[in-house]
Amino acid sequence: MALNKPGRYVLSTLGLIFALHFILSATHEQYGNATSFSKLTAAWNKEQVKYTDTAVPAHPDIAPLPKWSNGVGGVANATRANATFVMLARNSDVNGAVQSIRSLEDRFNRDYGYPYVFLNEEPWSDEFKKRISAVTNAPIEWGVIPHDWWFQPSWINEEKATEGRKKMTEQGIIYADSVSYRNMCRFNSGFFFKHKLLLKYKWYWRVEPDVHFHCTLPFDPFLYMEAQKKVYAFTIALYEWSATIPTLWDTVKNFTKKYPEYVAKDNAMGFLSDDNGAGFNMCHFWSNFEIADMDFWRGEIYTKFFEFLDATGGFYYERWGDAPVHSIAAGIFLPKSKIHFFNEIGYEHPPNIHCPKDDDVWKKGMCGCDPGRTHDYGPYSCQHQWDRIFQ
Ligand SMILES: Nc1nc2c(ncn2[C@@H]2O[C@H](COP(=O)(O)OP(=O)(O)OP(=O)(O)O)[C@@H](O)[C@H]2O)c(=O)[nH]1
Ligand SMILES: [Mg+2]
Repeated sequence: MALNKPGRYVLSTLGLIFALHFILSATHEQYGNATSFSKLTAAWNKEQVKYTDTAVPAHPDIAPLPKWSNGVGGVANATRANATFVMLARNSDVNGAVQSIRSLEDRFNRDYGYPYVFLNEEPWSDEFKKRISAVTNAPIEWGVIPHDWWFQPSWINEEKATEGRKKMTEQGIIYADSVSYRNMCRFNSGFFFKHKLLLKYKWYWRVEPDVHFHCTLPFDPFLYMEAQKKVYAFTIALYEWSATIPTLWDTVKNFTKKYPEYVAKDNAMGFLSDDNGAGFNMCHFWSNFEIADMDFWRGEIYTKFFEFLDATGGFYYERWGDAPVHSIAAGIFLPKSKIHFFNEIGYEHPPNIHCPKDDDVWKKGMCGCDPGRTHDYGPYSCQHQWDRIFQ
């Protein structure tokens, strides 16, 4: 095929460029390295990686830890705590659950490989298992909740429970009419730590669907809790809606009257109450995030406490949340030094967010959140009440 004049010019120019590139590559090593095809594609890939949400770098300060290898026992347990993540969810929560686990893996667990336990009152769908298994290499166990730990007990007076739900609906309270929400609160208050899949673990980190972890954790919080002899940790403290727990505090006071020996010396009552325990100021730890020692919940004091509360039917006649129940127990039955605020853990459960305000913590954690949005000292926060008990 004969080329026209401009075609011939283009061809000979291209030929000249290739010849020059070949001579320079062969005679100048640096030029060759800089322009090799693999280098150029690597540079392109790096740019790609930089802009995907998977590319949260591991924190530079942490000593290299063994990566999770294959299955239980793949990592020397001496380097890790006896701990697990636990997520209670429905099959329909799959997208939110994937989002939470992705976020947790990117910001912490991909370097640690702590296992996961998923709990549900129904059998897990193949879809849920497949989607979650795709986003972590850590071991996962799928648990079903025993019937009686979840559903409303037969001894609850249904008429009274219906009346309670109706009253709350009239008051415009969120989840007022939901029995399943009450099942969930009661299960999280008194049963999850007794599940057979959790019995082998001491520590848990509770994770919910649709949460975000905004900072890379420069340490292992489980090992921190163990080393510092902590029992319960939180990231957000806020006020409870009092209409959901009209008789909870009186019930707590009846319990402590009956068992005064269970009340810890130097406890966190000053966080829970503004008048030395006479009334509850509604401050509690937001329990959708928790890192805690399950032996506390499994111990004699909390077991008796939960049974005492449960026997009143308040989980169903009112709408007692696991957040105030856990918080009150930790606040009264533990010395305050056993409760820890994890400032470094940037955490969001919409609509609330904890984002470290201290510049050095924020930078060190490579936090993606806006510290200006942190809940800590906003109008609905109880962080002041927490701070004041250490002043
Ligand atoms: N298996 C199961 N899990 C549930 C059910 N209801 C709630 N959960 C889980 O229990 C936890 C708390 O429920 P949420 O609906 O998030 O309650 P919340 O955090 O008070 O309220 P939101 O602001 O709606 O998130 C989450 O991990 C849910 O996935 C249920 O009926 N079955
Ligand atoms: Mg939630």
